[in-house]
Amino acid sequence: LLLEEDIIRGLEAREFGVYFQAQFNSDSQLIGVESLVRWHHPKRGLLSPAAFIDVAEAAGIMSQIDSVVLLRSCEQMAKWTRLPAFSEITVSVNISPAQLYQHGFVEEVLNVVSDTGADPKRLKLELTESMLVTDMQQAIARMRQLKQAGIRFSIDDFGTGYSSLQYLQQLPLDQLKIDQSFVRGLPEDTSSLAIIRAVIAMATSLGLEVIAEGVETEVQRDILLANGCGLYQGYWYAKPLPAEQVEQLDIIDN
Ligand code: G
Ligand code: G
Ligand code: MN
Ligand code: NA
Repeated sequence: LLLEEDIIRGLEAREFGVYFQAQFNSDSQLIGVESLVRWHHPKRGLLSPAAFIDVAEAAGIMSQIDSVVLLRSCEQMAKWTRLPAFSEITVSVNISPAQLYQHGFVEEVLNVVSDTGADPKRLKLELTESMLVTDMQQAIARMRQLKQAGIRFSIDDFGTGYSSLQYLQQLPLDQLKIDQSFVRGLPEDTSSLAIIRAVIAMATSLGLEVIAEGVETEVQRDILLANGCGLYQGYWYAKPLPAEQVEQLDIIDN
């Protein structure tokens, strides 16, 4: 079976689901999760997006995977409303380039939110710099419509794109995510630290929240904290996990 045909089969067989990676503040309180798609393949086991995203995008079927991810994420947020430690958390969903510009994207998001009972103010959509420059005016228009419903926006992998900083002024953003390639350099790499400091300073002065991803050690967390970044995601805290396992994490005060 070609991978493309296998993806279509897997979608019909409901083999696609999401894992959640927890996000914490400087008091190690759970403040959010990021949804990450996983394919529970009957023969190949658990597959990460690296194994299928490129083919799905090229075949024009990524939007079907995106729809599953958005629905599962909003359903889970609604379920978690009844669990005290999870009732206020944000849920961040990665948006693919084709999805943002697809006809009916705004309506789909708004419908999923209302159908599932998810709180739009706790839904964060993660965009990348490169997808925003494709058609900045269209992106801004769509983001504004979603923001009116309370939905928030984060720039994923911040600092790795080729876009100008001008877009930071123009886009209705809420959060920057410091890319894990910079965090990986800590503590030794002075240029990674310099970039991280600059991003934190810029985010703070623009009134944007800043979160670091790929935090793998306590030392990295401490450096980020000392430099003014108070939100963290990474293996030091938790790997991406199924919802039931996120609920059991020791670090969470249930
Ligand atoms: O989940 P993993 O840990 O393997 O993620 C690998 C890459 O796939 C990351 O760049 C991540 O942003 C992307 N990714 C993970 N889940 C999703 C998803 O649901 N939709 C999109 N568009 N990208 C995703
Ligand atoms: O591109 P995006 O940031 O959406 O993707 C997150 C990716 O980073 C996923 O593949 C996830 O599994 C991975 N990831 C999450 N935390 C860590 C970490 O602490 N270290 C490393 N190396 N990868 C991580
Ligand atoms: Mn992401
Ligand atoms: Na990233």
